[in-house]
Amino acid sequence: MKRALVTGAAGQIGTELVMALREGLGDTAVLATDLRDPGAEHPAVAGGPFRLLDCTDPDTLALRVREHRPDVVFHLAALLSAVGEARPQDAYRVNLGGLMNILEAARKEGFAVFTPSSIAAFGPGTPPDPTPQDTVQRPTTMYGVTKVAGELLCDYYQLKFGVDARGVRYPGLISHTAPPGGGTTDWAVEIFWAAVREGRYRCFLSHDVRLDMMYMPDAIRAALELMDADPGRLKHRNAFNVTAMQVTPEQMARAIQERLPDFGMGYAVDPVRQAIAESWPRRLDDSAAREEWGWQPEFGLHETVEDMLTQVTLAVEKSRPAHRAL
Ligand code: NAD
Ligand code: AKB
Repeated sequence: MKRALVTGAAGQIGTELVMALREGLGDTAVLATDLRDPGAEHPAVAGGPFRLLDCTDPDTLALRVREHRPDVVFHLAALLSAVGEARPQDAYRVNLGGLMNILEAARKEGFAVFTPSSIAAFGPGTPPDPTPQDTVQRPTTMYGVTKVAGELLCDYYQLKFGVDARGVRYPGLISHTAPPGGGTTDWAVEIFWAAVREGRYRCFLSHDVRLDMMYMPDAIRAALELMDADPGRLKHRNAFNVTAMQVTPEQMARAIQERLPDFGMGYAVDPVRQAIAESWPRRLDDSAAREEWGWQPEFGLHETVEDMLTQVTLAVEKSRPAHRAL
């Protein structure tokens, strides 16, 4: 990989992926794009070239690709699960229409594509623990529908047209650089900011719903390692199950209390997001990713909590107004 273009670069994953890509390839080799301008201080804008791009607009996409000449496009633009349930027609248009435009551009211009799927590609009929790599996929959310169809679309473009399309099924991602974008697993980020700022958090999922999770440095490494993998070793290419830890809100709260003993956790369950969470797997079997391209997570629950609390505390302290000298 020499030159990359990232869609949805202002989002939770894009912000950190752009930073990692620029560190490896050089600032100008990575074009960050998004539907919205996140402001001059955002790392995607401050650290190198940034252009507006709506992935549902194939003409502007073609223009950006011709301008930048990427050999890999990381396609992250999407609407997440909770937003997708509130705006299902938009989720279909952006998630599937946008992906189709990227794959068509890849077919014409010859670049490789990384597209994340999600644990949301599974539904209540899927074996939840462990969830095999190849199994029943009948999701009950529009987000999940777009993720299953997207996985199949990527496979189709690879089989029919030889597009080098690859991807993983991410679990819920925990990070501190950019806020999450409206998903069911957002609680696992919000909890850290609330713990540091207010010493308490009210979770919108019940205490005992267990989901796959991953810390962002692992998620970024998964994307980069998969795109670097020898294609001859890949039997699946798209939609690799990957995971790092399985966590309930109660377990996360306890892990935070080990460092912040006064932290208090309450619950106000949101029935929409609770139903989504209950329809998702409890633990993905990621052995195909381990065997085919050497996937190995580095952060478990305690390493994640330790680093998140350190980073969020630093960020909160930095944002506090300095005391005026008397
Ligand atoms: P996010 O919501 O934080 O960011 C998405 C970005 O896409 C936003 O900056 C938004 O402005 C942009 N966007 C929306 N519509 C667009 C359009 N029409 N054209 C261009 N940009 C548009 O999402 P994220 O968490 O960074 O997720 C990125 C990808 O990873 C998505 O495909 C998502 O489904 C997948 N994923 C994320 C998680 C997670 O926990 N964050 C887990 C599994 C899969
Ligand atoms: C969401 O909750 O929608 C995302 C995901 C797991 O895909 N974080």
